[in-house]
Parts: sequence; structure tokens; C-alpha cells
Amino acid sequence: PEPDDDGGVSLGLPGLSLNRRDFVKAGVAAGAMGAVAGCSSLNGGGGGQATESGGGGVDHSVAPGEHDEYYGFWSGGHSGELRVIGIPSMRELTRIPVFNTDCASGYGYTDDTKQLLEDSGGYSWGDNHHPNLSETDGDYDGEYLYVNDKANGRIARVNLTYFETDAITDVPNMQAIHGCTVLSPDTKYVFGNGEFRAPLPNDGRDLDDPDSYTALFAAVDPESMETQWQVKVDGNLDINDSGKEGRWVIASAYNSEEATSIQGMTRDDRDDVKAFDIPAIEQAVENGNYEEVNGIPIVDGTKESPLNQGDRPIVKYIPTPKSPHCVEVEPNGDYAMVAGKLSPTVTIIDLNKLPEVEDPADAVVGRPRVGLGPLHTTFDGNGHAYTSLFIDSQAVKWDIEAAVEAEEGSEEPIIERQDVHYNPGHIQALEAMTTDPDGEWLVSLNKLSKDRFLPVGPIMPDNDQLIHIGQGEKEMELVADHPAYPEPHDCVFAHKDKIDAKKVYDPEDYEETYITEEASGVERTGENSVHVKMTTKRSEYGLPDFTVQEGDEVRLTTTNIEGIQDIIHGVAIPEHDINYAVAPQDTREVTFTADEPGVYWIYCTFFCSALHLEMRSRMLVEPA
Ligand code: CUK
Ligand code: CUA
Repeated sequence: PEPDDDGGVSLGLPGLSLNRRDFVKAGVAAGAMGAVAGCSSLNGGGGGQATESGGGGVDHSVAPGEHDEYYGFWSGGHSGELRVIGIPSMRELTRIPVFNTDCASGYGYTDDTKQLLEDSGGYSWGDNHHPNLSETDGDYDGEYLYVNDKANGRIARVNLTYFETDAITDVPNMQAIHGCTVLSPDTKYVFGNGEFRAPLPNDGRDLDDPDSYTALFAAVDPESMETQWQVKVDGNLDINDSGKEGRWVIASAYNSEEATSIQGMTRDDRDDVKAFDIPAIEQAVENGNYEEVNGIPIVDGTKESPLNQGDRPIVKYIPTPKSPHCVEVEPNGDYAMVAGKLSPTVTIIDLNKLPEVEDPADAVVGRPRVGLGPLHTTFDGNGHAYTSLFIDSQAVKWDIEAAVEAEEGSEEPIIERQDVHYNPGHIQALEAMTTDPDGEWLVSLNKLSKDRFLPVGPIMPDNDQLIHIGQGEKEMELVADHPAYPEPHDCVFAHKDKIDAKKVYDPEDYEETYITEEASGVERTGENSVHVKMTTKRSEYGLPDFTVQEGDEVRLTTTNIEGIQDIIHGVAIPEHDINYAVAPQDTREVTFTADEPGVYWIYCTFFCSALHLEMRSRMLVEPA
């Protein structure tokens, strides 16, 4: 695109020109977001091109044998998994399968993990976007991570003692959960934003009657993972974040038109961000002001609801420019930042004013103009916000108080612009979601990598860029490119001292029967079922062989009796689609049918010792 006369961006399409001084008209902008994705971009500061070189003065390397300072938890998008990446090295430390199956660990193959996926809907994939760490007193407590599944309306919990998914809940009445956040300062709830509007219940009624579709906001108990209540609202919900005082959860929203097509969804000029007053909603539930659908109390939070007419509405509707994207609450909990997406501004909502103002629009206290396509904002804890610009391909640093002081639409609060690679989505700084962020490093999660890496065929990696920001007093400096398999959306960082990962399982933490060497053996449990128990250690299985009958249902229980960290054994059974890992002191089970007579060599998939290849057992299946 070439700059046009007003310093806007011509998109090379008749009649399409974005004037940076005005809010972008919705219909035009919807096309513009599509049209300029991946194109070079322009801005007042002289070009949002991906920089040619990275890796300036700041060293982010971590020497061999040294540890990173921070854990980074990356969502894996539609890969269904999470990735754990060390900061600042950007080394991938592990992956945590969540909504997908994973043959390296056996997640989705062992009985318990297979059951977990089956009980939450039996889907083979999910689309996770927003990882959240559990909090106590506004700080990460290292207990759990919660993440949404946009595809199937689920929320999963990852246990950070063992770095494994231990619960997935399929939230009733909701098709797509996009925004996901925990209540701060203490994780009393995990909240999910229902993005897609649908009939309630969605059982075949009102198929083509979009006026009767509903979007829901859900509160899930972080321990039981049961849905406690839901709130019905107008428009689609997008992303959410919690204030710091346990009262407000702010959710961005689009499609106030409640249309079903892009033309309809972009007809009007405004949308309404929702501010959920959590204690007021709890009170409504307690007072019985709800209807129950599929066992869940649903409170009416639509604009016209009686619950929104009194002195304390349960949901406040705050007008913003059309189709905003993310909401992030800054560390002090005073302001929520709503990135404009189609508008080149960030709308600042004063959470302290929210309870007082009669007209929720009066809680808007600032609207700095940051550039084209603002999507996400993060914080360094020293009064600065950093907003990603999808279209300009920049990370923009701005002063929060200056933005509140400045006139609406002013560029004055802008301190600095850092060009990043094409089309950043989320942007995240160290511990930015706590009340005390650490600054220092910021990651820009860019959607495209184009020519930044060796070509690997048409499906290219994303490009996550590491940017040094110091404590916010320094200039931003692009330090590293990091390819990412499709498709991370967001990440969250915790200091290493806040996570206490165990290196060996504690059998007490699990209910499974621990198998000792003496207990190894085969027990017939029915006419067509056997229970095979065996241990693993270097370099043998507790049973050198075992015999079952053709057609038997075989329950195979395996305990790794090693007490030493990092000695993992695998149990692979050819032609039975079975392979799983058993970590030290862990017990895992698989159940399968031995339906073909023959000899099957069970072998270990982890290279565990010099005699790893010899670590075998034989399953002998006798013909019926
Ligand atoms: S969304 Cu993907 S870039 Cu799901 Cu947080 Cu904004
Ligand atoms: Cu056990 Cu290889």
C-alpha cells in the first residue's frame, strides 16, 4: 500500500483508504483487516516493516547447564497442545498435550487420559488460545494453568506439579469458549466467554431464528471444574480479563447487531464491552433470579433484563468503537485496556469509576491513538502499556497516565514504536497479568514468518519475537526470532521460583494401584478378561512374557519402579496401537482387546540404558 493524502493507507482497492485520524468505518475496516494482512505497512514513524536484522546488543542466551529465569506457557491453538518455553533463551522445554492425543507421552492412549478426552466430548482436537495461571493474592501460585477450547466450548486444567492435564470440562450450553480468565486476586472462578451465539438449549429449535440465539458467559469452579452459573448477554463475547479486586470481569464483544454474516456484523459504528459485576451476579443466583438450562442456572444479563435496571446492574454495557479485540487489565487494577482492532485506538476503562457512573460510557477515561489494528496490550509494571498492531506490524509502548490525561485520539502518550515481524497477535511481558510484573522481556506472537526461516513447505511456522524492554526505562530492542508450529495465540510467563515441578511421581498423589515386582503376574478376571500387572526398570519388564486368549480384554497395568529422575520407560505393543510412557514411580494402565493370535514383542520406546534395545516382553495370544 501507498500512503494517501491524509497519511492513511491506500489498499489498492477502489474506495478503500484508511484515514488514521478517524475511527475506521466498520464495513471498510473489515475488508481492510483482510486485505492488508501480510502486506507491508505504513505508519507515522516510518514503516512497520519487519526489521532486517535482529539480535542487537542484548544477549538472551542461556549457557549450557544454566537454567532460564522464567517459564513461558504458550497456547498451541488448533494443535490442541501447550508448549513450555524457557525465557529468555526461547528454548522449548516440553509440550503438554491438552485437547490432542500425544504418542510421545501416551496421553489419550492410557485408560485415564483416554477417559478424560472421552468424558469431555470425545473430540480428537481442540483450539486453545488463552492460558491462565492460578493466582493467590494477585500472584501466580504455581498450582494450575487453565486454558480454553474455542472449538468445542471446553476449559482444561493443567496440574503444574506434574505438568499434565488433569481435568477438562465441557461447559454446558456453550459452543465456543474464546476468552478465558481466572478471577483475581484469588482464583475463585475460571471464566469462559461464549463467542458463538446459539439457541438455548441448542437442540434443534430456532434453527434459523438468529434473534433468539444467545451468547453466554460462564463461571467454572477451579477445583471441581463444574460450571456454577452462566450469564446471558447481547452480542458476541470475545476476550476477557479480571480486575484485581475480585469484582469486575471485563469482556470485549462484537456483533451488537446480532447478525450472522460479516456484512451484518459490521453494520453499526459501536459495540458494547461488557463489565460483569461478579458479586452482583452471585447475589442474583442466590436470590433464585435465574432459569435453569441443562442443570445450569442462567442469569439474564441482557440490556433489557430487570437485573440490569436497578442501582446495581449485573452487567454494564460500555460503548466502544466497532469490533474491539482484547481486554487486558493493568497491574494496579485501575484500568482495563480495550484494543480497537478496527479502530486505531485503545479504549481505557476506569474500573474505579464503573460502580459510580450512571452512564457506563462515562467510565471511559482515555483513548490514545496507537496505530492500525491494535489487538493486544501488555504491561511492564512501571506505568507503561505495550500494544500490538496487527496491520502496522509494531509493538507500541505508551504511557498509561499520559493517555488518561491526553485528549481522545491523541498520539502524545506514545513513547516508542518497535517494528516486529508480520502481523502480531498477542504480546506478552514477564508476569504482566500479576499485580507486580517484571518487565525485562516481551514476546510478540507474530502470525506469519514469510522469509525469516529456511523454507519448509507451504505451511510455515509463526514467528515469535523476543524483545528486550528492561524495566520499561530502556528502548525496546528486538533480540530473537523463534519459529512456532501453528498456532500459538497467547502465552503467560512465571518466574521459575513460582513453579515447583516434581521430578519423580509421588504414588500418594495417585489412586492407581502401585505394582511391585512381586505383584507382577497375570490374573484372569472373567471369561474374556485378564489383568496383567508388570513393573518396568532398567532394563526389563516385570514379566518376560505373558499369555492371553484370543478375544480377551486385556487390562495392562505398569509401574515404573525406578526412583531416579529422568529414567522413563515406554510400553509399546506393535499392531495394537499402544504406546505410552511411564515416568519414575508412576503407574499407567491401558485396556485393549487381543484379537489376533500370535506373538507380539512389547518394547521400550525411551532409550533408557545400554540394554534398552534388549528391554522386551512377549505377549502370546493363544488362538481361541
Ligand atoms: S485471540 Cu488469537 S490473536 Cu484468541 Cu487472544 Cu487475539
Ligand atoms: Cu526402558 Cu528403554
